[in-house]
Amino acid sequence: MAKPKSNRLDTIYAPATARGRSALAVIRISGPLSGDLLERLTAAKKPPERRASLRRLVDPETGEALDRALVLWFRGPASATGEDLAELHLHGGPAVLDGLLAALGRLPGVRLAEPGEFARRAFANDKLDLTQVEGLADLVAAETAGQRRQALAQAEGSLARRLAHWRETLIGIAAYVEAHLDFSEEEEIPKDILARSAARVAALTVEMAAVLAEAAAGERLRDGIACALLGAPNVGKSSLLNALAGREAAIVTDRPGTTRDPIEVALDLEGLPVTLIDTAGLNPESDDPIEREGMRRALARASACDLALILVDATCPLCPPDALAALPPERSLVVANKCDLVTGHANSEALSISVKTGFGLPSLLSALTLRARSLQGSEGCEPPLVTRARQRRALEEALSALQRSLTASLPELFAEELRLALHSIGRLSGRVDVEDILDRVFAEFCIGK
Ligand SMILES: Nc1nc2c(ncn2[C@@H]2O[C@H](COP(=O)(O)OP(=O)(O)OP(=O)(O)O)[C@@H](O)[C@H]2O)c(=O)[nH]1
Ligand SMILES: [Mg+2]
Repeated sequence: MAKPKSNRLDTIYAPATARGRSALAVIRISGPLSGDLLERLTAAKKPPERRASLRRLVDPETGEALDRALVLWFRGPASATGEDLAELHLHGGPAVLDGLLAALGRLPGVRLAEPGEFARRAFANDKLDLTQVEGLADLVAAETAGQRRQALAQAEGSLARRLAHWRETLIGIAAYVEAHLDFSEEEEIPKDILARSAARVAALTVEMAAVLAEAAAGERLRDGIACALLGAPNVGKSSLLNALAGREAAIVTDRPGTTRDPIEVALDLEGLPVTLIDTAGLNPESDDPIEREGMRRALARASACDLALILVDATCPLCPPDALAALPPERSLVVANKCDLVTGHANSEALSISVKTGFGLPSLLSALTLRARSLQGSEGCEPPLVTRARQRRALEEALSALQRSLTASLPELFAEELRLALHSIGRLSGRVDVEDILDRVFAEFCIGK
């Protein structure tokens, strides 16, 4: 796959900060004209590289003063995009920003950047691999500390480094095998080369499988865990949702059958994102079509959730509705509400709470956090490396190819599976480069061709 190279003719600019009144606003300019533009906007020579300099900014056409701001100048390739790059740290008023954007827009050879175009140029210029670009996007979108940790690690190259290591190792193995295929008459090629290569591949599959084993957790941390609140009508599901959300998100009444449509709120449990979903009470006896449709939606929603919080009424020790009996215990948590109405523990299996008095809510939050932590894989010190379905699928493809290679009957098939694995890894990191295999054959074996 040929990687798109940036169009070096274009110089692009864009505000890098959100619009609105703020202390500062940043405009970035990238491309060959960046230095000229900076000189025209400051009516002065380019400032020293990589150092903040205070400059008066003017409209190059009219000479009108637009702001007094810090400017930064990076000469490519030592810049975030790999191109000549300038940053203007303006005062954050909308009129200042608009004035600069209008002045830039009137200059020839410059255009407003498309979304993600700075990152795309960084990728095209080998400043970042694709997983780092994805990590950066996640870092900007991160809403909890756990998401931030995971995204920052990926943006800083945690997965990219691992992929580069696997790629190097595989190219090394492939080089041996290709050499065996092409030059098996040569004396310096050891005879047991395939057996040795297979042992190295087997070790790689173990490493990849370990990374894949954490992928689901990484995806859950990135996307958040979905937790459905389920139970019979009137047990206090909506009350609990409101209490945990800290606002009146759902309607609460003493009439069974109040909630009909699922209602979602976002929780941040010690840095772990959880979406809590209130659902219609499950009443198998109901013949009200609206209530039955509500129940259908509740169960459909629950089946797609990572976790079900099953609420029961502490005054009625009878169990959760039958419809919930099939939920696997590792995906459900039973909680008895309204414990203010009973003396002692009516339902000893369940965690006891009272939304009314607040009793047990801290324990429930701790239990939920524990579950979220194990589902999102944040028990270890390092966040999972794989965080997206795209990454997981590409890695699964690579792993399958390697596993197939181990059962290949012919050296040619073995080599072909290694190439497929390399291709998947190349797709994962955004750079596929099969020429490297041949380069390494010649470089490592010094065959002299
Ligand atoms: N005594 C007591 N009452 C509670 C408690 N929690 C909720 N309630 C009351 O129980 C009634 C039902 O609460 P909801 O939160 O609407 O119950 P629900 O499970 O959402 O009900 P549906 O939406 O109909 O399925 C309301 O009158 C609440 O005030 C509690 O801990 N103790
Ligand atoms: Mg409700």
